[in-house]
Amino acid sequence: MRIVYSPEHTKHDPKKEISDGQLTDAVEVPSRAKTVLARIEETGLGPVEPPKTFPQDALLRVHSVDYLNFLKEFWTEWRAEGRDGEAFPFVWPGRGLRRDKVPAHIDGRLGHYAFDAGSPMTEGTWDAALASAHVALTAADIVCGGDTSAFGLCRPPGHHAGRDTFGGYCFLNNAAIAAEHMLDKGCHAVTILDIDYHHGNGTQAIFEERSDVFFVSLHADPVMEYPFFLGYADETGRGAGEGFTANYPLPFGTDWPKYREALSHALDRIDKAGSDVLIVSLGLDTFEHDPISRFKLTSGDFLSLGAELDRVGMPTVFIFEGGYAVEELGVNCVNVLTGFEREAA
Ligand code: FKS
Ligand code: ZN
Repeated sequence: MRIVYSPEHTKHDPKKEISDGQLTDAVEVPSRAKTVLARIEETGLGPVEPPKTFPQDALLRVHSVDYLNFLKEFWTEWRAEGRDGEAFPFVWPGRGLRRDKVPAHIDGRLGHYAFDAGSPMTEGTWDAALASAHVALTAADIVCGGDTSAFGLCRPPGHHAGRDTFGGYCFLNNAAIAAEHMLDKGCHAVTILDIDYHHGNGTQAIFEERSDVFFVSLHADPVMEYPFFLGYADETGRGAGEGFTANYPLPFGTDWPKYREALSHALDRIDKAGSDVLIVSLGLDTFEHDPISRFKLTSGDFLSLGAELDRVGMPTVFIFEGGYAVEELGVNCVNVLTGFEREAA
């Protein structure tokens, strides 16, 4: 399997995040991607290549121009306000406040585009996010070119980012950008299977009214877990997209037998949907020792998970999302990919 990686991600190196009522050590850190890369090299999973660059049009298929400009100009504006260090929003247009106004002040702009206070923005965030999207686009191109699979080792992750919103450590929605690119390149329909522990609210929101992108997600029940406000079983898509969203909220403590049951159901639906490609939002935070999650998959289970994914026999683009047990992250991630390849062989 060909792997796409860019060292640009190290420019996004936050030290702190706001989580659980505290300023705590950031968990979405450069060592995450580095450890996965090291394991790829150690196991010889496949050749690692840098991303190509793409015109901004590829991003505009998913994100609004004002949002992209905000991300791009953010650091200059933050510095112009005399600020330094990591930026967090602290005020939002909640119920009763206006969402149609984009304030000029940087704190207002931050609140307009953010949906949480847990996603630090730093000097290098835009460069890293842009490279991450290019990694996803390059992986998509590899599969459009005829390979049966590819892995985009994206960082920062993407599945919480909406058309014009950031949060959950995500700025550009890499999986959504890859999906649109594949449709542009001639695919008729794409399925995105999101197996990160957290619901991919951004991806769902981007495609909820669309019938050419089937969004399927297995995740911790939002009634108890971040992102809390999307990912319930009764969300099945809207308008033309009715029936093209499927959510499998699962309880804390979900282990492989339980997870496999839901996955198997999801894969049957994906099989029936008959899309021509599969994009997997690959989070490894379903791991039993993940520091911020509460599922119980073991390192060995990730091999089985990879093998299950190949059951539908579709060309597959893997896009890296979450996973915070850094020490085991390389093994767990590569286990999914080798489990998938072994089955294909
Ligand atoms: C933990 C507080 C939760 C936010 C969690 C964000 C999860 C991000 C992710 C991604 F893939 F996007 F990286 N903090 N008690 O794993 O879904
Ligand atoms: Zn996650």
